[in-house]
Amino acid sequence: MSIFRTLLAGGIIASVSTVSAMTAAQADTWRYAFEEAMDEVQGKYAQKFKEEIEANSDHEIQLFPYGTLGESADIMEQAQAGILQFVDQSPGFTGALIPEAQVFFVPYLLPDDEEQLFEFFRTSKAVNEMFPELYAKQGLELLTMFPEGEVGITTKEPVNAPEDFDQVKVRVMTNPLLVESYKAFGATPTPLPWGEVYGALQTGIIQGQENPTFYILSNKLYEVSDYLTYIGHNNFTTAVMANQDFYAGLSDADKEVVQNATDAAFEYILEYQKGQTAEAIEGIKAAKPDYTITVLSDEQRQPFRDAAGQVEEAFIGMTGDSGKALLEQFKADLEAVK
Ligand code: 6CS
Repeated sequence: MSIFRTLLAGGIIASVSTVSAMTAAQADTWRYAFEEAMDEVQGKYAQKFKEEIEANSDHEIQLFPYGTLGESADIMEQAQAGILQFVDQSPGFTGALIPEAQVFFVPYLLPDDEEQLFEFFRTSKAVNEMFPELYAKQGLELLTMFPEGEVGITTKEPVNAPEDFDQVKVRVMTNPLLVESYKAFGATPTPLPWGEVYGALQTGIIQGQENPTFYILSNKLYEVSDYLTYIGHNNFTTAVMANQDFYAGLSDADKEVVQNATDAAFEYILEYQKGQTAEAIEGIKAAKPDYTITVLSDEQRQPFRDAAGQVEEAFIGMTGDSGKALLEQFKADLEAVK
């Protein structure tokens, strides 16, 4: 009798194949979509997350960069439906689903200082304890939030004061508070999904938009604008989450792998971004030497700063007691890192 038949007769092969089937069933492929390209901030974060998961478990992560599965709103729907296990969606878009996420668009709330900003995201009770509860109500396990860089505004004409925004259509992400911000700044806000922005600038449907500098460079937005202005009003925030049913169904060991990968990728992405804005400014200057880049002085910023109060009131109007409590905690957390 051959060894094969001996093993078969003894039921060994059957049990070996059962074991390998069990092992295979535990080694899953998890799908993770994000709103940016592979070599942009969200893509770098996702690649680090994938590397950590794959180094510390048998699971595999399949990455879907911007455009492969649709717009930001599409990937969020897919994550809520469980088609995706992980998704990166910025509060700029989530604000429509979770109104409190719009707190990130109250102007001049986040600190300019990078270390303070990073420490805020590491330690904030509002970010790390209150937001997870709000996301959970939408079937999402919030894993982390992190900043992507100071927001600059690209336009076709110079902007030194709110009057310069008169009749200027500025594209914003699709959330009502950003609309309120740009109204308060004197502009005509125009919410659009990302895929329509370059074309709308090219055809003149809109004349401006806001984004962090690395994104202005990588998406060549300098080709469809002549001025980049920093009024110091915000830093771009994003968020990574898991489908809640998927996450709840993980073993404790897998949950730990996910949490450790989240933490490792978080620290990695903060380190990755050091010096990124300055490098991107150099990149833009090299690509378009006659582009005008302006950092408004404190005095020039004051009228924009003065508009922040009415945006904060609009935030409370949109979110009620829940938003008020969140904003208070947010401010307390900011105070604690000063
Ligand atoms: O402006 C936007 O829509 C995009 N901006 C950034 C920096 N990331 C993703 C988002 O879709």
